[in-house]
Amino acid sequence: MSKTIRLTMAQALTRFLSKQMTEIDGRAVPIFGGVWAIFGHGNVAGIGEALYQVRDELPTFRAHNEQAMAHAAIAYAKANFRRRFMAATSSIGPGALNMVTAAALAHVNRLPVLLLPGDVFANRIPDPVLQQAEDFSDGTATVNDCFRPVSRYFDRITRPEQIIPALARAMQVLTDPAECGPVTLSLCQDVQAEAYDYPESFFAERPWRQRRQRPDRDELAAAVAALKGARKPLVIAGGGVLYSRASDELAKFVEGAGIPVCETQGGKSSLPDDHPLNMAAVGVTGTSAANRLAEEADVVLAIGTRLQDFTTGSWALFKNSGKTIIGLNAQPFDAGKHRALPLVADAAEGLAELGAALKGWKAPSAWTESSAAGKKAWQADAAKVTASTNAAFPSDAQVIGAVQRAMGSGVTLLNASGGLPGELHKLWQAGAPGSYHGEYGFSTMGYEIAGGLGAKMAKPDQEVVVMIGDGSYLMMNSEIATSVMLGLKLTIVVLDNRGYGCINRLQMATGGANFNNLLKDARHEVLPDIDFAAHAASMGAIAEKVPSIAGLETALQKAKTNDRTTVLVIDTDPLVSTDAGGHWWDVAVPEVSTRPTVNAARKAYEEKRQMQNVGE
Ligand SMILES: Cc1ncc(C[n+]2csc(CCOP(=O)(O)OP(=O)(O)O)c2C)c(N)n1
Ligand SMILES: [Mg+2]
Repeated sequence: MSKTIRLTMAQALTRFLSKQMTEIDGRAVPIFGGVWAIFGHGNVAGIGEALYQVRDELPTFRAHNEQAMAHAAIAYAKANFRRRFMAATSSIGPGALNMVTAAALAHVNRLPVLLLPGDVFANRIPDPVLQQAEDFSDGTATVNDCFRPVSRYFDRITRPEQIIPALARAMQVLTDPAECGPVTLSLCQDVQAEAYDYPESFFAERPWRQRRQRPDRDELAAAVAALKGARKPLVIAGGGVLYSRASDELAKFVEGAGIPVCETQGGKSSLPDDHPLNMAAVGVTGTSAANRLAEEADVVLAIGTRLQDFTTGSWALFKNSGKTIIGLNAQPFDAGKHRALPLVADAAEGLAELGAALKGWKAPSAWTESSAAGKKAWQADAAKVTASTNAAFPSDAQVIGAVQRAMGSGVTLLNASGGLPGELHKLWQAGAPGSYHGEYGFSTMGYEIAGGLGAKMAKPDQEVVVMIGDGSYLMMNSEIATSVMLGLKLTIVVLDNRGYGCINRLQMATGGANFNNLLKDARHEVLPDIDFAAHAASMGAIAEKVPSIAGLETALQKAKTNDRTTVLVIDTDPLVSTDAGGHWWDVAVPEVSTRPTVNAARKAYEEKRQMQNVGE
């Protein structure tokens, strides 16, 4: 019989988490960077007390909103290229459900996070407890069942010893490049406090390494044959390139074969913006340089991408009917999309083996050279829209230009929703891998500020710049106070166009009336005039409303020397976005309407849909 130690389930859980290790740059570090917690009944007595006991090895951080704290945890994992991650624990009921959206965000973006919501009593004696939703027909259902479809692994812990296999499985999922995503362990309140004689071996220090899977021989041979036959090959770099840390391998491969590269939102910064073969953004928010190549490409090597609609132009962008897609991906689900030749492997390993097999082969030089001309033309267009201006209401692109000029490419730029992701995808000139941090898998309004906080925790020596619209700011801003409290400085640029500008533009593009998006078009007695700078200052930030693009650049220079989170607010034009580049996006327009503008938009929509590849 091995030695045992008597602990509560919560104590066993926190002790276990504090012993899981990984290696970063040759140094052993805890794989969990800490635990975000908002306590209530359902976790304060059990998990709360257990976290206090390990506070030196596994720090606890307090936040203001459970969704936001989970965003911070997820951004921490993303900024760490999935090598380290965090946990987040909530009370039962509303506290738990506040984390469901964040779980979905992590699920869609394939990012590891350990969610530990409190749950009702397993013994059911005090039922119904405060915040318990009673199901009339199912005694086992609780609100935490909402986590099931948005968790890669879900478990409800109803006996203290169940935590042993549950944590083993949790670690497997969190560290597996193919399965990786949110793990939810729903912790019944009474069970958190119940004791068990746990084997001491369960708490031994355990190092974790990410698996780097090498390609299957037959899949590799098929991919090599397809590439050797290519006249117009193109690489799509997705987030998997970054998570594999495959940027050097990618550069070596495409330089050797003369293959141009385009980047998804998740894959932006796979190569630096100024790499000659980097055509930058592809798809709906793509550059003209990348999209022209995508239209013509005959072999598309899609690396580490989910091929979502923004990348494929709603599956209408890749127009070459004889094309072959090669899906180089750690996850078979993604590798085989759109009838791709699957090449299931880690991106770096896959690229190394493809490169070795293709040695000496080069794409036709006319194709490679035409990409350089396309890039030059795009850069001229981009320079025009990002140039400085005296306009009272500059465009998002002009604000992006100002941020880029003032902050350079060395910062980590974070964004998630509104008009900004599209503009930034096209126009931001990213530097090192991971310096562009976009959340465009779920595009969650409210990710930005909390996400910035998580990224800053992962990269404390880096300037983290958050760009956010007024709508997203109003949805979730409270972690500004947390960033001030923790001394984690963010530079936040708020673009105030007085409403949901990008949805208003989408509404107009689909023939709709200007309705319920901009504040002026929404039912009101008083037109809001929100003082964002005063609001941010009330949470302890250094805050300023700037009068112009020049004023923004000056304020950003000053912000670099500030020791605290700085919020800069600028009024912008809600109606302008960058016309250059881009591609059609499938947004369904009503088939029946009494409004001529909708009927016209429907007609155009039906024509555009003819471009879609059906059955591929
Ligand atoms: C949580 C959430 N709710 C709704 C949406 C749909 N949506 C996408 S962008 C947007 C408006 C964002 O407004 P703002 O942050 O001011 O940016 P702008 O569009 O003005 O650039 C909305 C409502 C979303 N992405 N996320
Ligand atoms: Mg707005």
